[in-house]
Amino acid sequence: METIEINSTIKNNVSNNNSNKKIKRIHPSTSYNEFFTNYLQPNQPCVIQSGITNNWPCGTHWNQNKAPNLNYLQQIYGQSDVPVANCHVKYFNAHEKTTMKMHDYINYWINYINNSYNNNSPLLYLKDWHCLKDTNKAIYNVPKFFASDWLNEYYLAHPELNDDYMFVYMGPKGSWTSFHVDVFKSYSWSANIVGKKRWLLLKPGCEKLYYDSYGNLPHDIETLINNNTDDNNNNNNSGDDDNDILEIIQEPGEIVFVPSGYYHQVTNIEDTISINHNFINSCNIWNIWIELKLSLNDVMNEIKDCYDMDNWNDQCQLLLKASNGINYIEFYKFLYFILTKRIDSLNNNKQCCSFDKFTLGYNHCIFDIKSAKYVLDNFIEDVNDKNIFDIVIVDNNVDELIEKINDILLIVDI
Ligand SMILES: O=C(O)CCC(=O)C(=O)O
Ligand SMILES: [Fe+2]
Repeated sequence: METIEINSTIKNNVSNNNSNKKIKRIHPSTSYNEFFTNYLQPNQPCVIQSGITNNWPCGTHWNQNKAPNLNYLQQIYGQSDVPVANCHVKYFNAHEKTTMKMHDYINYWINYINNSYNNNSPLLYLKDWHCLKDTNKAIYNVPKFFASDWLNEYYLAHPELNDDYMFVYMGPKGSWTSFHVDVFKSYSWSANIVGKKRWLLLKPGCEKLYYDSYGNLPHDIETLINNNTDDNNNNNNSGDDDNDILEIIQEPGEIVFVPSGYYHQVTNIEDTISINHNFINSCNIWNIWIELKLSLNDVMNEIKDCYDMDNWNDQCQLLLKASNGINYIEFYKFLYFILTKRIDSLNNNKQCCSFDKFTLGYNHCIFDIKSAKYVLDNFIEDVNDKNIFDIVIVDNNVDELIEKINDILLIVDI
């Protein structure tokens, strides 16, 4: 068991966005505390230099002469159903998606290579594959930097929900992911097992420079910048370095950390396989909550004409779930789980696991509780303002929870 810990002097504060022109590369031996202070808390992107993936089973098995080991993948996972995007076909702001057998996908990939990556053939990208959940094979270890991950901690503890935010991506040179921000405005990390990617990233808020006249964001910001036409009103050359698009060329074995709320577009510049997780923790939970709150305000505004209907507030929660992937009811259950787990471990003097081989240090546990409480207070204020307390906090166990939090904080706040 490895413990992830932070210095007791680290203060809870809402993440900010210091302007940093160049994306830093850090050594895999960087301490957790340093990563927490310099990247997670201030919401700054960085790249972790190669090394970590070398020891992963997938780092060796999926890799043959610095290219994806397609025969191995076909042999081991051939019968798995995998989600595949067609990069030539736009669907809303992403790509059209289907499901294929891995066996067929690998045949497609081999043919595509043999046809010299012919642009007239479909360009298929296997993405968002829940490989771990679907196959139950341990193929990598979560790096310590990303071991405070409330989202996957929650889903791993609730197998009945049958979900998680741990993915495998693989595709030929040229396959790409269109301009987007990650689900819930969560963080993500992405490790190249084999191959190279080009990332374009924008600091939170800078995406607004790229709205078209209908208020839509571009599907393909790379082409937009390259064409840099006058008619789409884009403003890349604002003369302000803070608005610049950040570029990362991610080499094999390197791991990119994408902060919360950064829009990005990603292209595989070689045949590439990566592992990607989305995650939430004490440093971005406030951003996630604010995003959810704004989304409910939007939903309420959109259907305010039907306010007289029965169960209007329930309908709002249903719409919020559909548009955001999570609603207030689920968000509360999530916060409740994170808080009670940490409080119980402190009260009973037992270790608090985040992932199988990581436990939370004492300071980290307290930090987590304080951050979650800060969000919980604002959440309760909001549900009271909106008069939805009874439909959101179904078991009404909130008083007991707040009492437990206060008891703990009384003891530790010396
Ligand atoms: O690698 C890709 O194609 C997309 C990855 C991504 O968007 C992410 O990790 O957040
Ligand atoms: Fe993403």
